[in-house]
Amino acid sequence: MSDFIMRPALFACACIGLLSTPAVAAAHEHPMLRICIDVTCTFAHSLDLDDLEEMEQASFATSTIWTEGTIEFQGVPLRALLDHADFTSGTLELIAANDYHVEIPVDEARDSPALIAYRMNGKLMSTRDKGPLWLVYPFDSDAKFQSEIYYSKSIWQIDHIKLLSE
Ligand SMILES: Nc1nc2c(c(=O)[nH]1)N[C@H]1C(S)=C(S)[C@@H](COP(=O)(O)O)O[C@H]1N2
Ligand SMILES: [Mo]
Repeated sequence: MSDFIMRPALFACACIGLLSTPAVAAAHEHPMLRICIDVTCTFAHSLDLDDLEEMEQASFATSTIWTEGTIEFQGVPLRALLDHADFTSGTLELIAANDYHVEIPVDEARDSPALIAYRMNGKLMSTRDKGPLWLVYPFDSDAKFQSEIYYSKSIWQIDHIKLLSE
């Protein structure tokens, strides 16, 4: 094959490669979640999408008071994150991009069915969609989750998670 034919062919391949994976490529450039134990979270352990996908995965379908219809959420169980970070006691503080924050004791998190979700119906979540990370409970599975207690724990746009020691 002549150079004349080869070059456009290679160029086309490169373009298709770039166009088909923009969301994933963008996600890899930035950490999705920082985990830390220091007050200012300066010395954080950063996780990107690849790291999260290599951890234990879980999913469930549920409706939420903030969305329409039944949604399939996929992500990392809150409990698996504890194991990953080796947090055995204390309290987790989850902090959102808008500075909203919630505290969840490690003992509670260990038994929690909550998911740090990063996909909704198979798609990564934009900031507008409460992404990139949203702590969700299987609201439809038990009426107890349909309460202000669990709604207020359902923090979206999670930016970092800090361990507060006792
Ligand atoms: N990032 C973020 N998550 C959040 C909040 C928030 O302000 N920011 N509000 C919480 C509270 S207190 C409740 S009750 C629910 C419902 O919030 P809404 O009243 O805006 O629907 O979301 C929770 N998650
Ligand atoms: Mo609330």
